[in-house]
Amino acid sequence: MSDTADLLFTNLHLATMVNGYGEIRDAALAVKDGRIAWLGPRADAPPAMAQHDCGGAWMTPGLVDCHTHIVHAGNRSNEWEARLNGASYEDIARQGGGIMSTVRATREADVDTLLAQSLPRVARLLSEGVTTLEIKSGYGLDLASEARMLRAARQVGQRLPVRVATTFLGAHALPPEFAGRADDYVDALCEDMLPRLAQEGLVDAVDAFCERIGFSNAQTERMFLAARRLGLPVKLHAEQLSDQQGAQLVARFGGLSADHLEHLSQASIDAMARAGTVAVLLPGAYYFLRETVQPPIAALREAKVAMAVATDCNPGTSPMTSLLLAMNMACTLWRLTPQEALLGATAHAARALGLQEEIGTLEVGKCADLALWDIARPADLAYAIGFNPCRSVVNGGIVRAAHLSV
Ligand code: DI6
Ligand code: FE
Repeated sequence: MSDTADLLFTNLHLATMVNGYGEIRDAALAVKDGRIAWLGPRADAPPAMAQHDCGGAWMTPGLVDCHTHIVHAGNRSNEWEARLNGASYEDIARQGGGIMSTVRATREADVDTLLAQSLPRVARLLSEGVTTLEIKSGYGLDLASEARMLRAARQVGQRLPVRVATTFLGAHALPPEFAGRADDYVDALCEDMLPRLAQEGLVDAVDAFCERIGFSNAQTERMFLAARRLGLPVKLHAEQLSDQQGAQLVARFGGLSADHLEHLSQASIDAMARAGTVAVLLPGAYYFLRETVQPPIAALREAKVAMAVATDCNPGTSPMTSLLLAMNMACTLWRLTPQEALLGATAHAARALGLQEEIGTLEVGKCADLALWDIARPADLAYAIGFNPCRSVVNGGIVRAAHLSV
C-alpha cells in the first residue's frame, strides 16, 4: 500500500478551528481513505492521485447542527398567523393547536411521508455546508410513532450526504392518553420505549424537556438513569423558560450538553464547566418567541464552558433551516464573537454530540467532512444575513455541490 494521498485540495486557506480559527493561508489538505491525511502550507504538499484546485476558497470543517427537531409532519404557520392577527394562546390551544398539533400530524405520517416533508428542510441545511446533523424524536410520544420518527431520521442519513446523530426525546411533552399521569408516562419511556428503540439501534443519545411545562427534575433523572443503564449519553433542554437547575442535573450525569440556557445560574455554569458539558445556544427559538432574557454568555465564556450554536429547527418555536443565520443571531443578539460562533457550529457542536474525535476540526486522522466557502475571511460566515457563500462540500473525502435537489 502506497502512502500517496487519494486527493489533494490545493489553492485554499484553512480555518482548522484548532485554537480559535487556526488559520493556515495558502494551504493544501490531503485526503486518504476518507480521512485527513495531511494539511499545511501548499509548498509542502505531498503527492496525491488527484488534485482539486479550490480557486482561493476558504475551507472549514463541515458544519455541525447539533440540536434539531427537523423530522416532523405538518407546520404551524396557521397558528402563527392567527396569533399575529390577535388570537390568544388559549384560542389556539382550544382549537387543538401548539405542540399537540405537530404530534397529531406526526402520528398520522408514515416514514415516507415524514421523509417527504423533512428532506427539503435537511437539503436546505446541507446547502450551507452542514455535514453532521442531530435529529430528535419527540413528536410521536408513543412507541410506534417515536420509532417512525427515528427510522426516518436514520433514513435521512442514507438518502442525503450527511451524518445523522439521533436523540430520543420521548420526554418532550405529555401525550393526551397519559393526561394527569406524567409519572406513568415516564415509567413507559424508561421501561419500555427507550429500551426497545435502543435495542433497534435507533438511539444515539437521550434528551428531555425539563421545565415547569415539561418534565420535573425527578422525572428527568429517571430518564437519565434509564439511559445510563443502556450505556447511552444524555443531554437536556434546560433553563429555556425558567431556572430549574436542569443544567446541574445533566452535568451531574456527565452529560454531553445542556441546551437553550437563557435562565442559567452561576452554580449551573460552574457545574457544566467541571463536567465538560457543552452549552448549546439556540438563538432561533429566542428570536421567534421574542424572549428577552439572554443566556449568560459572558459568564459561560469566563468559566470556559464550550458554547455550541444550533438551529433547533422545529415547527413551533424555531422554524429555521439556516445554521449560518443562527450564527449571525448568536453574534448580533448575544454578542458571541464570529470566531465563537464558528467554533459553535464546528468543534464545539461536535463535542455536544460526543463526536469530537471524528469531526469538528481539520486535523490529521479526522474524517474528511469539509466545507469550501467563497469568502474573504472566516468572520464572513457569521456576518452575512441570508447569503450562502458555500461553494462545495466534502463528505468523507467525496466532493459534492453545495446545492442539493430532493
Ligand atoms: N423547546 C422548544 O422550544 C420546543 N421544544 C422544546 O422542548 C418547542 C416545540 C414545539 O413547540 O413544537
Ligand atoms: Fe429543542
